Amino acid sequence: MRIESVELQQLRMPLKSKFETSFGNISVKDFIIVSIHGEGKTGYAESVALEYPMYSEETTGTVFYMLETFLIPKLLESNISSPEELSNLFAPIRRNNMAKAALEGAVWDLYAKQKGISLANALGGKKSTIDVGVSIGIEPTVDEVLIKVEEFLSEGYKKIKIKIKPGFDIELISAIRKRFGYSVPLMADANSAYTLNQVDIFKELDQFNLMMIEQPLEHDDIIDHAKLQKQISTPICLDESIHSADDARKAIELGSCKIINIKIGRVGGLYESKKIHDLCMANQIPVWCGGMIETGIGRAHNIAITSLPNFTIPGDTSASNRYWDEDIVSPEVMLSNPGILDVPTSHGIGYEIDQNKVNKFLVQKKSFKRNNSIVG
Ligand code: OSB
Ligand code: MG
Repeated sequence: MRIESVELQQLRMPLKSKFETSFGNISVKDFIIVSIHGEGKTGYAESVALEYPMYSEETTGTVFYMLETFLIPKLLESNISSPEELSNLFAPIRRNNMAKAALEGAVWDLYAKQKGISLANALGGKKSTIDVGVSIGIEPTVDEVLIKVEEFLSEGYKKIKIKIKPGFDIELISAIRKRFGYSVPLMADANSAYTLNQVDIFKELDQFNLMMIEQPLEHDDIIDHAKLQKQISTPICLDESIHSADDARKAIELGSCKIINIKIGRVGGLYESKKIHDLCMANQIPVWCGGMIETGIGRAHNIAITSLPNFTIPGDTSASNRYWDEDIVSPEVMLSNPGILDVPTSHGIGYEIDQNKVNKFLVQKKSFKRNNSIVG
C-alpha cells in the first residue's frame, strides 16, 4: 500500500445531553480524527479515548502524543502491504491501544478504498444488516431512566443496556422489569463499580433474567470475575478487562465471563478485534461491539466489524442522533428499520466526512509527510 501523509485533527463536540457512568460524567467528546492519504484516496478513523483517564489510562492527550511521537513516524518510515502488518510494526510499543487503533483503523479504511471494496468485506464480514442496541446512562432518578428506556424501545433498539452503580441497581432494574416486562432484552453495565464482597447484590439481580452483567468488578481483573461467575446465573460480560486475544483466551480458560464486549480501540485495532472474534467463535463465546460515544466515523468502523458472524448479540452502536445534534459524517448513521443498521457496500467505511462540520469543532490540526517532517 502506498501511504503518503497523515493528518490529525482534534475536535471537541458537545453531547446532546450529559452521559453518566459509575466512573464519571461525559458532556463533551474530545477526540482525534486520523486521516491517511495515499494513491489519491483517504482513509479515516477516530480515536475513542476520553478526555480524562476514567475508563482506561489513555486520554485524548496521550493518544495525540503517542501518534505524533512514535506511531506515525513508524508508519511513515515503513512499507506495509496490508493493515495486518501494523500489529508487528507496533508491537515494540507497549499498550496505548486506543492510539494504535486510531491509526490502524484509518489504514484499514485506506486499504479497502485502494482495493475498491467495503471495509466490512475487507474484514471478511458477510452480514448486510446488523441488529443494534443502545446504552443508557445513570440519571438522577429511576423515573428518568424509565423515560429513556421507553424512548429507545419506541425506536426499536434490540438491546437496552443500563448503567448501574452501588445504590442505583436493584431498585432500578426491578422498576424496568415491572414497567416493560421480561421480554425486553435488558442488560446492566457496572463499569467496575463493585467488589466481590458485594456478591449478594448480583445474586439478587439474578432474578431479573438479565442478558448479562457487564464488567461488575475491577477494570483489570479476571480472577474475582471467575469467582463471581461461579456464584451467579447471569452471564458476566467483560469490557475493561480484555485488551487482546490473549486476555480473552485467559478469561475464557478461567471462566471469568461467558460473553465478551469487543471495542476496537480498547483492544488496539480491527485486526486484534477480529482475532478475539475468531477465538470466541471457536469457544462458543458470543461477542458484541461496544461503543465509546463515537461520531459517525467510529460508528462506521463498529458497523463494519459487527458484520462478522460471531457478533450475535446487538451492540451499543446506536444511530448518530443518540448523542449528536448533528454528526460530522454524511449521510448520518440512521436506523434503516427499527433497531437495524445497514452495512455499507460502498468503498471503505461507506460514509463521507463533512469537513465544514468538522471545522466547527476543530481545536488543532497537524500534518505529517512521508519524509517524517511535520508540515503544518
Ligand atoms: O462501558 O461501555 C462502556 C461509554 C463510554 C465509556 C465506556 C462505556 C460507554 C458506554 C456507551 O456504555 C456506549 C456508546 O453508546 O457509545
Ligand atoms: Mg462497558
